[in-house]
Amino acid sequence: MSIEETPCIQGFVRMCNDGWNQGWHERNGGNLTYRMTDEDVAAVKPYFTEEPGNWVEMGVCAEDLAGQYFITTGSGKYMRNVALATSDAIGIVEINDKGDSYRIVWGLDNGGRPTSEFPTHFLNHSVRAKATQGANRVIYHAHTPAVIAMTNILPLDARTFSRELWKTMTECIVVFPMGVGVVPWMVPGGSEIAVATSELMKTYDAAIWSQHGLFCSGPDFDTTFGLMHTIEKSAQIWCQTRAINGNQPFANTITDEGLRQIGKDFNIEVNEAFLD
Ligand code: 2HA
Ligand code: ZN
Repeated sequence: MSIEETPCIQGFVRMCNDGWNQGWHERNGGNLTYRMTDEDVAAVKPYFTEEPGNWVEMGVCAEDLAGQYFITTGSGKYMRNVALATSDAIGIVEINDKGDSYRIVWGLDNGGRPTSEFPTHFLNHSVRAKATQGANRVIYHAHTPAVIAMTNILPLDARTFSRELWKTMTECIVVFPMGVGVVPWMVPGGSEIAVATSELMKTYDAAIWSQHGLFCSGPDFDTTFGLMHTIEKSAQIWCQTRAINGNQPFANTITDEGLRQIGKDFNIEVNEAFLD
């Protein structure tokens, strides 16, 4: 048995590889973090390095995440390498009892550090854990091309994007019934984008980063990957329709009444504020 064979590392690695195969992770683009369960931690603890790394302050604080462990992709690491050089490309970090610093306890060999977006992920883990009574454990950021293309031409607000995505592909409103948040263009990796995103993630489980990509959260790898995949697929269809249709309004779309009816029949609460 090796740490690479534990379920949490296997699920994490598979998700990185799936995202690479989708074409969402050019170069070192994108990042993934997972808040581990007690069982996950017990399974990987035998593989921890003898001497943990030094405590590193994150510049953000979340007391509710004190003492938790996260699997994280590494800063500057390539998603396409995660399956091949796992302990170099990803690592496990422990959070201190103030909830403001991490230290590396496994992986990120050769002097690696957690993703440049780790403070953003960390703050959003806190928000999503609170919003879902602890259910959400995964934060995933990818450079999804069709979503980025939409941000080049549409007004950058949650209502516009949610409606366009919902009306393009029928099951979207089932997958993200609250809609998606939209963050205007910002410098990546800083506290400004961390705070702006975390404000939106109180309401949504997905936020679009203009001219940059998508930021998603969920309870497990399958659901979170599925959310990213569904949003990007709808965006792809939207872009293809726009390309064959020019600037004409789409002749056929799902009506607001149709969207409401899906909510009723599937017994899910949809974001009424985004319906006419
Ligand atoms: O390069 O995607 O947003 C990693 C990123 C930063
Ligand atoms: Zn990015």
